[in-house]
Amino acid sequence: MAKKPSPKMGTEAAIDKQLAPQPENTKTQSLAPHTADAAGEQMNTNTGLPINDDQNSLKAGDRGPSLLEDFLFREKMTHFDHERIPERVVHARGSGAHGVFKLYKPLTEYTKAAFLNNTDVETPVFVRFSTVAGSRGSTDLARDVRGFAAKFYTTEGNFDLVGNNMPVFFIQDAVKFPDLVHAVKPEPDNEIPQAASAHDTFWDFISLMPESAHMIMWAMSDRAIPRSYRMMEGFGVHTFRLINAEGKASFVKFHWKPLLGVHSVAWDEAQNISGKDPDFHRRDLWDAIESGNFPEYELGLQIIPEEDEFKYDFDLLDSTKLVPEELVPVQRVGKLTLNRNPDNFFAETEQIAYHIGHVVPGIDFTNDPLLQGRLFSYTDTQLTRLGGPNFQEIPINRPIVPVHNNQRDGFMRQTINRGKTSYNPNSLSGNDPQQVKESAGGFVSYRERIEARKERLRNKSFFDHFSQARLFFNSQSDPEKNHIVDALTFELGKVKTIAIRERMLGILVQIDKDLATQVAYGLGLHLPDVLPTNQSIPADGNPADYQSVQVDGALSKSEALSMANTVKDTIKSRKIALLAADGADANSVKTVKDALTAQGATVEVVAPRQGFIIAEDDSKIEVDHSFLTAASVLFDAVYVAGGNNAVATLEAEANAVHFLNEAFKHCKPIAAAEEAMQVIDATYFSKKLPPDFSEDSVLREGILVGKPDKLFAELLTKMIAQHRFWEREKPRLIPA
Ligand code: HDE
Repeated sequence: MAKKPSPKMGTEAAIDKQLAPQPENTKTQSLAPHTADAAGEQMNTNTGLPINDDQNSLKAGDRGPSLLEDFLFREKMTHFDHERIPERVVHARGSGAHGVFKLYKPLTEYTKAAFLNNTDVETPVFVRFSTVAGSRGSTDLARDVRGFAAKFYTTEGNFDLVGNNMPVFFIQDAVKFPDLVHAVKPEPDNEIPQAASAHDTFWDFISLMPESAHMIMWAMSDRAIPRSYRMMEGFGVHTFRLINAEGKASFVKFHWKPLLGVHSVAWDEAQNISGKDPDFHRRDLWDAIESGNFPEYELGLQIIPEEDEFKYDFDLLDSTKLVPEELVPVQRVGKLTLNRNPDNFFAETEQIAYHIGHVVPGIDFTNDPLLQGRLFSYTDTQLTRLGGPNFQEIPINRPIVPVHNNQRDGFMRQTINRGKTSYNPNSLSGNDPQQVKESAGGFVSYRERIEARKERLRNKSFFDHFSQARLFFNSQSDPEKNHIVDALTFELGKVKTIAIRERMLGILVQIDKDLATQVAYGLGLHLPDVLPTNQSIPADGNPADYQSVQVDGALSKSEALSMANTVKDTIKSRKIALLAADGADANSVKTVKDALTAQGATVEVVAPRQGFIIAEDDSKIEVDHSFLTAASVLFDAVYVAGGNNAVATLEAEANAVHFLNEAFKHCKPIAAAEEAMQVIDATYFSKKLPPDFSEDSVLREGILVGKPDKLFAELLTKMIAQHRFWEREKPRLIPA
């Protein structure tokens, strides 16, 4: 439904934006009757009474006390007093978007799920990205796992793929989840630190939990500080089942592959962004969608025949393990496009309730003990968070198909159910609503044969804690390995209890001796002489069983695990800072700006003051930010414009020089018109300039100075597509 036209209030631009057509799908259409737009409307109370004065409370006399009678005041204040609901116990900080999923080819062979069979259907989706540990108002750039939850509104009901941007998890059994979360959340006595794992309780727990070794490698890698929600992978983590119409099952791992590639920022940069723009990821997602740069991800499936359940040297039910893509390739089966921002953050992004148990016929669970525990937790948590059992009736949570069952009443019930019966079987209503036969689409759980003893234990097939942690570490490029060493040294360096640091070294040494040695050096500690056993675990049940085992002959490297191998062929939606001042060369500004914009990038002018700068030819160039309101950490690359007077100003402007130094430190592409060489000469890295600016050197070093013509712009585009020049870190001279 198109938005209701509003009368001309506010600026023309604001009105235009409100009226811009929004992509629609069956879900957004179903939200329309619940959507209110006050443009051009009069103010009234919740009972519909027109309000005459919303500025003054009712008083006895013009300077007298307020009156209890003032029902207008009381209604308004009571509503306000109850505006907040409990934040999510984990994943409290998040951002959402509407989109659509389109299938490439029918998957009939594997699943009967309707939305995975019909390539003509566009399935509406609502995605919520999140960090895990921080509160609702915490920074987006915390070192943390990111949630990647997608609700598919299918014709057979909602299917939720509630995943993360890392393919494994910290623990193998859901019963440990409250402990993990208590350990990572701010410490209970002083509620410090916010949105950070760099503290004693987290590492205390991790150092006693060798099963977390693999996930720790991911969490300490750059995957934990993404450049953008649009540039990270997503994973369903657990092994699920697909069931076809004949009842045949296959195991499946779900993946999301971003078309922009997988990119991160630097840790020092992340910490800076947290100060300069704590909403960095939220803003990036919002702006990209508003400007039509719709984020796109392909849905990938790793399908494993049931017969192969025991083929691997890890257990498919163990969520601390991934299935290497070398063993089972990822088939890309469809595309998700996020094309519409929510109308209201609270109503949609905050109130959406995901649940791993929301499946459709053709998708089913496995016995992964983490997955099994999640099946309980998600509905349970909504009861408190959303205030009762009717949260599925909140508009964003409703399926696009009508709901009929015998569930009734409860707080905030919305549906007005007609008729006398709310039970089944019944004869008074002809037994309606009717159960649905399996052949007609009724959900039937997979008929898995189970012969077992009831026991509280973990299978030995879950005991190899280090092979895949090592696989991950070995698969990283050198800069990525260095970042893991730095992250561990930072995090453990913030831990006050030396025994915890030492215990962690005992874990790290079992992953990779070189890694452990480097971290030990940074901490000023020695590696333990004797490898610790894992019996330090205070497992009251069966500690003797809880020994790590080593698997021989496992895969030693997997290309897919390194971000160095990601897509690097686009600059779409990257942000480039164009540094300029009065006297700038308008022609070259235009050449560079046009060339980068044509490739889908955004170029923003940063200058000593806001408003306009007067170019060399007296034309006006609009300024987007002053040095006070912008920082290099908010951009992907920087270009310094030419023009004699402009470069003299920039050379003398400490903030401009700092901007460049910082961009250099964070390994970003840096380019300058040849006249701007004197600005580059004022930086620390002028001593590190490559001997020439040939294509080879430019694409190796990420620095380009030259005449800003078409060729220059092409080279600059290639540099930006590289994203970062991490090799530059080694000879880093910059204290920025
Ligand atoms: Fe969650 N998780 N989780 N989780 N999770 C929640 O549900 C839980 C796990 C994930 O944007 C909570 O509605 C348990 C793995 C995402 O709204 C809660 C266990 C993965 C989100 C909960 C896990 C996830 C949540 C808190 C261990 C990746 C945010 C609020 C067994 C596959 C969804 C809520 C959103 C949220 C429980 C582990 C992903 C408490 C018990 C593994 C993306 O129910």
